[in-house]
Formats: sequence, C-alpha cells, structure tokens
Amino acid sequence: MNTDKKHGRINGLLENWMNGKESDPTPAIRPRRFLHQSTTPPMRLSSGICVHLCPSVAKLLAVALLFFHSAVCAPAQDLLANGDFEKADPADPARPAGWDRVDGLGVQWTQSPGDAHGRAIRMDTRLSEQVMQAQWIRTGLTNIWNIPKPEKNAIAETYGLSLYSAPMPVKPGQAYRVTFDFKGHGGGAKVWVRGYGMFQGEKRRRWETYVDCRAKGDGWTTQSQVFHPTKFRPDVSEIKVMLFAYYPPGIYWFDNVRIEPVAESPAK
Ligand SMILES: [Ca+2]
Repeated sequence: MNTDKKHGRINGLLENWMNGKESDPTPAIRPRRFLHQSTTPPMRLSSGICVHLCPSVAKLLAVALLFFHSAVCAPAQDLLANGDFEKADPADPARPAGWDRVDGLGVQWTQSPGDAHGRAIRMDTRLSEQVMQAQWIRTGLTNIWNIPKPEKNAIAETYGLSLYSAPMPVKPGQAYRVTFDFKGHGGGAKVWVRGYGMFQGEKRRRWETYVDCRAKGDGWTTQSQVFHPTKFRPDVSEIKVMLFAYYPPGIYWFDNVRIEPVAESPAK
C-alpha cells in the first residue's frame, strides 16, 4: 500500500470510529472477550493490542490522532502555481501558467536536457543587449524589459535575464521556504523573492531576499532557503519569485520552484 493510500485508510478508519460506523479494523487480533461487551470501538495501539475505552475518551483520542496525523503527514502547501513549468497558460499556450511571458530566445520555456525534469526555464546570457532588445520589440515585451541604448556586449555583463512569477499573498508573521532546482554555472544566477505592499498610497516593492545558485558539475542542484517577508516589513502583503541569470555568459536552467509556509522564522 502506498503512503497516500495508507494515510487515507488511517483517516477513514478514524472518522468511521468517531461516527461508530466501523468497530475494529483488525477483528482477527481483537481479544475475544471484547466482542460483546460494548458498542464503543476499541482503540488499536501501535503494538497491535486492542484496548477498550469509554466513548468520550475514545472520541477525544480519535480527534487527537486525526489532528496529529494531519499535522505530521499532510504535505506542505505550495503557494507557487506551476513551479515545475509543466502547464501552459490556458489563454496563452506559449506561456507557462503562473509566470510572466517569455521572449522565447533569451528566456525560453522548453524541454530540459534529460527526461527527469520535463519542461523548464532556460536562459541564455551569451546573447547581446542588441539581440535581446530586438527580441523584446518583436514579442511586444518592451513594457517589461527595455534597454534604451543597447550595446553589442553580452547581456550577461550588464542586465542579465529574468523571469517573474505571478504574485502570491503572504500572511503576517509567517515564514516561508523557497526551493528550486538549478543547472548552470555556479554563482552565475540567483533566485530572488521580492515582497510588495502598500506604501504612501501605492503598491511598491518593499522587501527582497535571494539565493545564490550553486552548481555540482553539469547536473541539476536542489537548493532551499527559509525567509520571513514580513519580519522587517510588516506592510508586505504579496511576494513574487524572480529567476535571474547573468555572468558568466552561458546557459542557465531553472525548474521545480516551490514556496511553502514553514514553522521556523529565522531573520532573513
Ligand atoms: Ca519541469
């Protein structure tokens, strides 16, 4: 039985016990003397031994177990939609759902090397400022990216390339963890988390942190970092992830980006 089915079975049994619909999941090992003594379902201990409890205590224990199981076993909530870049935006199939449009040249949403990662984000910072500016004009992205006097040098040397996620609401006092997979030149890219909130009557960027991307040879590397967007800026109400690649000029890959709430609250 896989883990999800096992957990589902445990939850189902606890709920049935509370509702009195199922007496004992393991009647074969239940002591015979209990069979006709009570209508209260016996509680099974971890050793497999069944004990009989009064109805109120049994119900309380069942509730406690249910909460404990949910807290320990439930997967953490991922705030970031489509962090694995496998889904297209329903209204724009050329765009990954939950992320800004890509220009398709410097920043590509495409099949990654090898089968394990599926589609991912590829950035090529070898391209020149002039080539990138022409691509942004061609694809109508100059409202987001625009270099007034583009030069012939690689964009790695100046602006780098970026891609933003859609905004995600954050709760005051809550810490979060960003996790991602990276492939490329170590130290040549960062994953930013930027916080926004109302300040002097308008929404502004009020806080940010980043993770320096590390590399292990040519393969993928998984990294994570805990952050606390409202600790020093209580007015931050939403965050965005920004993938960023720059120097040295080269190819950089990002995949499996996650943002999850965590219990810890370190000061960064
Ligand atoms: Ca992927």
